[in-house]
Amino acid sequence: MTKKWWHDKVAYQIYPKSFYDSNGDGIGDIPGIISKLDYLKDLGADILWLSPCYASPLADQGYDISDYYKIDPRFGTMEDMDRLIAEAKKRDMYILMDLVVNHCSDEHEWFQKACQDPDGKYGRFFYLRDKKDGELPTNWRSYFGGPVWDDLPGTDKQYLHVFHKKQPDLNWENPEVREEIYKNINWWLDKGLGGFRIDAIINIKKALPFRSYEADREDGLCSVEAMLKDAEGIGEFLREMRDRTFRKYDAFSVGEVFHEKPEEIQDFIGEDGYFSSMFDFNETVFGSSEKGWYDAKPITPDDYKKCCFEAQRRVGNTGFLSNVIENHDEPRGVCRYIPEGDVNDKSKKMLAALNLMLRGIPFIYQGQELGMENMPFSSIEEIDDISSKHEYQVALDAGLTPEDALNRIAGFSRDNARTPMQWSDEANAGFTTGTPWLKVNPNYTSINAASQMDDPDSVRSFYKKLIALRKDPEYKETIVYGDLEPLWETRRNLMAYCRQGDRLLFVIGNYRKYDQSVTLPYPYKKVLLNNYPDIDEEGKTISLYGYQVLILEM
Ligand code: TEU
Ligand code: CA
Repeated sequence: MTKKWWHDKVAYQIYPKSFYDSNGDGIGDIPGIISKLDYLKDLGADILWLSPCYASPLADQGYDISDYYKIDPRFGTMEDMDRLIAEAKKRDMYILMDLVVNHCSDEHEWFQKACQDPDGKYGRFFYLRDKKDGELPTNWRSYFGGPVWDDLPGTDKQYLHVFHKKQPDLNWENPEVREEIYKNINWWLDKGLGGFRIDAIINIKKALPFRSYEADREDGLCSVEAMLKDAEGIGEFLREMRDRTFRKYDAFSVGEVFHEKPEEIQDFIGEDGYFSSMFDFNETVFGSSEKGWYDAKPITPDDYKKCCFEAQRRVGNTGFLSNVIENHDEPRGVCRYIPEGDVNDKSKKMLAALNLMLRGIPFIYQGQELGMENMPFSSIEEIDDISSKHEYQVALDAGLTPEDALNRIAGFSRDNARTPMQWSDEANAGFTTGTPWLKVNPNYTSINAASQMDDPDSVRSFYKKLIALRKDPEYKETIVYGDLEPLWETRRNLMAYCRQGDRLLFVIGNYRKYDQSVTLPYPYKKVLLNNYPDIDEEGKTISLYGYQVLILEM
């Protein structure tokens, strides 16, 4: 495999709106990010992915872009952005922007022009259909609820949006649309970006001609995914995009890909793949229900292990997955993957080690390194996220009481991860001197960066050690390129694997609160990391403490 500059990097996702507010308006901004670059460098992050900060009405928090060439004034200016890229470069760090090109905003000039002249050039930038009385062009349900079709204002047509109605889908079948997109990507890459995280990309290819599918809920609609399963030929778009943009710059690209088929992995992230990497969402999608969040099944430690290993096996050495515990669309991983009642610093560190030692590129989401937890929402009014609001309604429609509906969906709300970053125990967690746009998690007095920075036992210090281990010249080759083999795979509540490169490492996590022992095939050489001060061992048998994790050199 050809070595690439991103293989040995550690990435960190910034959700700009909630990261750090430099001017007291309650909204995080780019100058705020710049002021925290040293914090990120100290942690060991190399690649910084910024969720969208382009001009946007923020109907979906920036994933609805009204101008791809502008920074939204709430986040700063283009000069700030240029300064961020330059300041990152000074520190050997790379900036990734979020590429949101399945759709734009209904406030984008293209869409405005399509409304004015639906039969003209810009009408062809979108998927438009003639409006018929009492009948929609198809019965697809948008990801955020309701039909994917809405009236094109001022016309007798309807337009397609697989997400929110303020996110009209761009017509990738139209070469002029693709040209505009490539032009914009290259414009950004010319500024010196490291690359892009590519949003919702599997949605760009629709099954043509459009048709309805069997309804999967009482609303008579079907999930967009039913249509996507039927769509063929996305590879042609992705290959063209890669050749016209990323490849020319040796840029890093990571695709938000869901439900890829095993035979597609080579095409997506193999040596000559469309992307440098794609996220592993195997754990994320586990337990999801066609009915909605309220019906989702919780994930157990054994399920979690199975999901991770399954993804690792599927990809093998074909390419590099990007491994995540959480992101801006998910609850906090510690609250999801650690059984309720067991969430503490020990278990958080165990989860971190198990995840960061997998083969692939680790992506840490802001606050994950502090062990930030879900928000205790007490009312739907406290939730801003459009997706959560929709899922709450779905739960109500299914007959749940408002209290039950909130309880069932709260643990999945995207706002769990979107509460402001907890910098200190000062007012508003030190995120802003003003009023934060979204309420701060009340646990900021105990979970915050300031208190963890100098504490050698903090979750953050553990993350820092893990990242340093990945970069240690002695072990780097093995951790980055080594094979992964599960160990004691059928043992319950134990997640263990070895990484074999020029060294052999064992990663062993006791995924429960009670002790359990393992017997090594032969004595280990060295303890590289331990989330406890000691090891209870007798000969080759180790009695692991609750949620103990060990990284051993064999
Ligand atoms: O998410 C794509 C995606 O598939 C989402 O529907 C995801 O399943 C959902 O957010 C869970 O609630 C991307 C972005 O990451 C997300 O923030 C955007 O809202 C979405 O695209 C539209 O751009
Ligand atoms: Ca601000």
